[in-house]
Amino acid sequence: MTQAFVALGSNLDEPAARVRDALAWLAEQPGLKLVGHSSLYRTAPVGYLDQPDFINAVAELDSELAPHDLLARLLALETGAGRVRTFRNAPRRLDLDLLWQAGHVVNDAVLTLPHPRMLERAFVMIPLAELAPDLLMHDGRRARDIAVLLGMDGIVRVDD
Ligand code: PH2
Ligand code: MG
Ligand code: MG
Repeated sequence: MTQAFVALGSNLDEPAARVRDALAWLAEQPGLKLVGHSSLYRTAPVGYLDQPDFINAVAELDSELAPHDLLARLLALETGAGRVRTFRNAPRRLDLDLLWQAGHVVNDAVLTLPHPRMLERAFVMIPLAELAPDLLMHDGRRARDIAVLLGMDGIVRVDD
């Protein structure tokens, strides 16, 4: 079993319910154990701005699946949630991003681990730091210190 962190996001069709459903699905997946999850956060959109606020959270898993198999499982859950892919950063019912998996550095056509943009994204680092403040990131900093630097602008904790 390896420790892994997954970012959850939704900004369509009752986003908080979409994220809660996804947490329940993760808890039922063969080969995965849901160890815990952060609170849910309402976050202003980053990148493509003309879209509704997101609900974001981070889940901690114990995974028997290797990174590419875990990624495939996450994509299947997105599809099962009714996600329709239109354009990059478009509004979505469910986004499940594999952020980090213990002992794995991957860089190929389908997967980059650790996630290449996670350290810049408060909507990832704030929930991650709630869950695993001492997690050592690939640039040598702790999750908590990065989250404090990024700040809470546009981010409100809604509940757990
Ligand atoms: N995801 C994106 C782009 N922008 N902004 C917020 N607030 N939350 C997200 O999950 C998000 C985003 C691409 O996946
Ligand atoms: Mg994403
Ligand atoms: Mg994604």
